[in-house]
Amino acid sequence: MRIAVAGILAAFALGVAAAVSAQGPAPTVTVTASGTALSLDVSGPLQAGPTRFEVVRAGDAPAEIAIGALRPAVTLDQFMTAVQGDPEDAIELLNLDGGASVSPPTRRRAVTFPLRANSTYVVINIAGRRPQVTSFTVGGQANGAALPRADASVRMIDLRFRGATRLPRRGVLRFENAGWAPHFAVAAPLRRGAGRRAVGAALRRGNERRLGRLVDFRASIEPQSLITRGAVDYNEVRFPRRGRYVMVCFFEGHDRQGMYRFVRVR
Ligand SMILES: [Cu+2]
Repeated sequence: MRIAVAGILAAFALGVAAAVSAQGPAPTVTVTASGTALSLDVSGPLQAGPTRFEVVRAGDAPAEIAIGALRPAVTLDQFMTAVQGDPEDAIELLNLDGGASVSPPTRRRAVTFPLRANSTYVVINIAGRRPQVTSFTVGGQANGAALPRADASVRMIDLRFRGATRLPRRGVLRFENAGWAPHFAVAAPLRRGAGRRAVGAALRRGNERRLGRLVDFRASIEPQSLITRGAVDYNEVRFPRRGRYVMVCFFEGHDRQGMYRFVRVR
C-alpha cells in the first residue's frame, strides 16, 4: 500500500515537472495598423493562455489598439453595429484584456495577457476618425505558455493607482485592473521644479494650461491602455527618459477624482 502511494506520488511529481518544463514563451500575434487598415498575423489556431501581441505601427498615423473578448451572449454582429454607433457603448460589450498605444517615433510595442478559452476577441484601432476592427477566436485547449516576468507591478483599484512607484526605464510592467471601472494610464515627466501639490491641484481642477506648464505631455507614454475589471497584462515599455513622472488615468474624469500617482523612472 505504502509503495503504491509512493509510486503515485512519484508519477504525480514527474507529471508536474514535465508540465512545468513544457511551459514555453507565449506565442506572438502581430497586429499591424497602418491608419487605413488593420491586420493580424496569427500562426495557427489560438488556444487559451498567455499570448503576446506585438503592435506594429505602419505608415505615419498613431495606433491605439484595444483587445477584448466579447462578453457572454454578445455576438460579433452586435459588437460591429455598436462600434459604428458609439465606441464608448461598444466597450460595454467587451472584457478589455489588453492593448497598446504606439505613437511616432515608436514603431512597435508588445503586451502579453492570457486569452480566455472558447472566446471571440475583437482587435480595435481607435486612433483614427473611424475605429477599425478585426477579430479572432480562441479554442478550448490551454496553450501551456508561461507568463512573462514583471519588473514592476501596478494595481488600478477604486480610482487609485497602487503598487510600484519605481519603474524601470525599459522593462515589463504588470498592470491589474482590480476595481469596478475601466482604467488606463498615461505617464508624463514632471518639468523641472514642478511640485507634487501643484500638479495634483491642476489635475483635480482640470486646469489644462497650468498642468501643461508643470508636466511635459509631449514626452508622455501610455504604459497601460484601457482595460476592464479583472484584466491583468504585461506591457513591454520604454520611457523616453529617467526622472519623476505623474501617472494619470483620464477615463471619464478619473483624473479629477484623484486617480494619479507620482512615480520615479530609473
Ligand atoms: Cu481610471
